[in-house]
Amino acid sequence: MTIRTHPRILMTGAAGGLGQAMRSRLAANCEVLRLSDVSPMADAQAGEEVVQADLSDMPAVQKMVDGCQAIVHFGGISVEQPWAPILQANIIGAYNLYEAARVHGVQRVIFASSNHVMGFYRQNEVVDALSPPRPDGLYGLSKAFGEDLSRLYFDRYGIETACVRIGSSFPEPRDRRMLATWLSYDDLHRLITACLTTPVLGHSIIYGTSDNSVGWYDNHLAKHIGFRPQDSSDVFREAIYAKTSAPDLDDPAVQFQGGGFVKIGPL
Ligand code: NAI
Ligand code: 15L
Repeated sequence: MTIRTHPRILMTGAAGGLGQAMRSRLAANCEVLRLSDVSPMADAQAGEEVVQADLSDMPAVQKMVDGCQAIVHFGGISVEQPWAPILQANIIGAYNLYEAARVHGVQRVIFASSNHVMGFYRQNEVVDALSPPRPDGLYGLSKAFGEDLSRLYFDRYGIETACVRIGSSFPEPRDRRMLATWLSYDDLHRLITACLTTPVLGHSIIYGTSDNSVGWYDNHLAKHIGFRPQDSSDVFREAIYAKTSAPDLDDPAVQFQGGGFVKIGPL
């Protein structure tokens, strides 16, 4: 059951894939959903506010956060890119967001981290919340920064954060790797709801995947969040195998959890 835990929730990255998918779903979690992105968004509906802002613009971020009790932070660069845009959106942007959260008394943040924080583990290794980060590029590194930043703001100011290391959240898995990393939109909403609802979140790391038979993430250290995925990539397995060729085991994209991200470059 979805419970209205906070009067006003800010969702950044509202114009993006996950932002659009969560927009209607998150309406159930609050009285007012404030939507923000640097790109244009659809007009505000009842129970919504729309604020266009660049995460690298501190005064704009301060205004965007004012009046919110919780933040679902999807905004930023979401794939491997050159350093300049990653620095602005994911490093400076994350700092601006947490500073604004501190100033405006935000209690809880759901931070869309990524499996690419751990991309250089092999696909036959299992990682948990205590496994040391092994980012697979500048993008993964920027998410590792966001995780450490959120820990600092928890230790200093008590702002609780769930660092959700999302696998691959799309309508369907697209390839064999995503059979392990897939997270359905409904399960993503269940995960965000669990993070917003659990009485004590603290600073937590949780992997975001559906209940897929094959996987390499262990969430035993996140039991306090109470996330129970209900979907599974298994229903797509046969179709994915039929339309993709057998993997080349010498290919780093097949060997490592980060898939193709491990060879995007030069950095
Ligand atoms: P997306 O790229 O579709 O959406 C990201 C949004 O952030 C875009 O609408 C973009 O305009 C906005 N944005 C970029 N730079 C900005 C800035 N400087 N200021 C304000 N807004 C800015 O990405 P998607 O797939 O919706 O992902 C959402 C979040 O979840 C991202 O942070 C991504 O890293 C993370 N994530 C997503 C995964 C997935 O499978 N969809 C997997 C792992 C992590
Ligand atoms: C991510 O972090 C990206 O945001 C998403 O677009 C996918 O590439 C996903 O990881 C993945 O690893 O499949």
